[in-house]
Amino acid sequence: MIEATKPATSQNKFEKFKAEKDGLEVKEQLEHFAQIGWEAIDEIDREHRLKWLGVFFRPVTPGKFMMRLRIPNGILSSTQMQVLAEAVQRYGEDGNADITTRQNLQLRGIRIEDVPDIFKRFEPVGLTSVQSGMDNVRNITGSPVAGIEANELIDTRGLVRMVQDMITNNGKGNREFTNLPRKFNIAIEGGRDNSVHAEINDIAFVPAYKNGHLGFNVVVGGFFSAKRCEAAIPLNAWVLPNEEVVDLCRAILIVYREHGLRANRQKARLMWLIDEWGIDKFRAVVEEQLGRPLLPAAEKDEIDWDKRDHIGVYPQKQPGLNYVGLHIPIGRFYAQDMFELARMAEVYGSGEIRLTVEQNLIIPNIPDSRLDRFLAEPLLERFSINPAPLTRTLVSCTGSQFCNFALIETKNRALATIKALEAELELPRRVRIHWTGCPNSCGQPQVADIGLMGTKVRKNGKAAEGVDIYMGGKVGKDAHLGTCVQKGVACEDLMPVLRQLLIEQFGAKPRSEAMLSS
Ligand code: SRM
Ligand code: SF4
Repeated sequence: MIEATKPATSQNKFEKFKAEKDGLEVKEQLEHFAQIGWEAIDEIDREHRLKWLGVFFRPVTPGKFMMRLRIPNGILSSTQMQVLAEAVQRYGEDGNADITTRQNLQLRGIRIEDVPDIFKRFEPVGLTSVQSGMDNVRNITGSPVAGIEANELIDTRGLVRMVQDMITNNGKGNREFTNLPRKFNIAIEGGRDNSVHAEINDIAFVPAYKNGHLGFNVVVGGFFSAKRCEAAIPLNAWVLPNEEVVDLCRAILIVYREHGLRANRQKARLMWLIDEWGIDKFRAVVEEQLGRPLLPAAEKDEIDWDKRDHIGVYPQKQPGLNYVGLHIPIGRFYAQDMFELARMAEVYGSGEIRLTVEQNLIIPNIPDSRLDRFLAEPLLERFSINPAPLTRTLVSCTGSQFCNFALIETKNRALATIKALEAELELPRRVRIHWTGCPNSCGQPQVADIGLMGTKVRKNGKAAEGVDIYMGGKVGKDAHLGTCVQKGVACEDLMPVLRQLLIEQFGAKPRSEAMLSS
């Protein structure tokens, strides 16, 4: 029997209110909240517990909530997209949707009085936003081309679904996993290019052969926070691509729930427990919870490709069918776009739509015979299949437009900066630039070629918006995290700094020079 000490009970504000009333309990109060209006809702229910239902109070836009969905493996149907479009359509300019860095969707402009109705519309089409915020497991990511790409090793779709269903009780909500010490991320990779950023998840499964059988090696403890960022480390475990994945997630979640550190929220993510115990003890306690020994990891995993972004037209493994990846600038679209995308998926494809962690979108199952007509659709002028190289790889978190943690505005600034750089420079290769509005790192600056993290600086004696610059993030095979190379650049002064970096380190040429030499 392994000695697994229980953490001392703590009285931090979050642990206290979770112990007083589980977040999921507000489900029963929704009708009441809708009647009394946002201002009359108890503050802790409004600002915290509602996040257990995926409903986020936005102090920046009081009364206009954000709703974070769960889109397992980033796959949704055109019918679901239409329901989501209807949900935001009623809010006019205030209503929109963002594709997130977890292959997911967030809706904006949501009024509390509409939430019961929106949830009623979600149920028949199989949508849920349950347990998508606070101390819960976030959207579970999987290979965006699962089941359609010829070179895939494992189709992750069913596995992701099974893990989500276990954690959320088929989307109804599951009190077993609503009081974790902190947020928790799970990813399942089935391809060769690590399209899910396995290394930055609390649990990730990566394909690996053992004795001729295909399964997964497991890594644990990856996370970003304002205080610390760590890549996941090997659990030294190999599982088959079936219920074993679900059972292991369940066992790790229970161990984390029971033993994870709760006193200090800055030190509550899974890696802090692994640090305290050491990986061997952690593995042994997980085995004990699982009720059987884990097989040791396979010697090597199968991640041996560079990461792809899936933008453009690609033949599927199903003969005569194609998937088309559309670039969605900074991941944002509006009701009209959503209706249009749903229609296009139905008319040209099978009605399926997929999302990527780069905040873009894929429409699969388009027959060769319909491809040309699909590519002539006017929406592709905005959601391009061949965007300019910096635009193509741009990722940005929400930033100060809606997020109260933000130190800077991100999405609009990111787009404007990239457009200006592209006007000036010719780029021989893609350069992945990620913006994130504060050290929480939702925009994953540490995985980027150039990561920009919001900060406050002093400029001409006044406080101003600025960034810390990260470089060296490597994705795909041999993924590793980038580090901070320059601190405190005022956003006002950023253009020349980025221009110089692109010229010196990524072979960019000023357009005038490029023209002379051609
Ligand atoms: Fe995040 C908190 C947005 C991916 C690390 N994140 C927040 C909140 C909920 C803060 C808040 O209440 O305002 C942001 C909501 C703003 C809004 O209105 O949109 C927010 N995070 C996002 C999204 C939408 C960024 C995006 O534009 O894509 C992503 C939603 C993912 C999803 O669908 O669930 C998002 N957040 C991430 C990631 C990236 C990832 O998972 O690969 C990270 C780093 C990875 C990780 O968690 O280990 C991330 N978010 C955080 C943290 C720092 C966590 C920590 O351990 O300290 C916070 C703050 C917190 O939890 O206290 C945070
Ligand atoms: Fe908000 Fe900061 Fe996350 Fe951006 S990184 S969404 S500013 S919490």
